[in-house]
Amino acid sequence: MLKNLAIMASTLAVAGAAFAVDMGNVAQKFELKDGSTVYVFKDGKMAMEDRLGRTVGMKAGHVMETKDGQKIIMVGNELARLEMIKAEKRGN
Ligand SMILES: [Cu+2]
Repeated sequence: MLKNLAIMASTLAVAGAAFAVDMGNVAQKFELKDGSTVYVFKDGKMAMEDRLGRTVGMKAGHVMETKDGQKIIMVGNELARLEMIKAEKRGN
């Protein structure tokens, strides 16, 4: 019993570490006027989430406007990367 608990604790620690590393790849987050969110990764590529938190695709080069009126040009379309981060957040 005690042994099982120890194994579980170390598994959780590993999952937590993986999550921390991946979130570390997100350099910046912007909220857009329409309520969606743009994640900018450290390499400058981006992924988007709609206002309901669903990962959405957008063509590179598309101009987006943040809540505070900044213009951002979409770079990349890192759907899989954002999905991976979200899956780790859910604990899958
Ligand atoms: Cu976009």
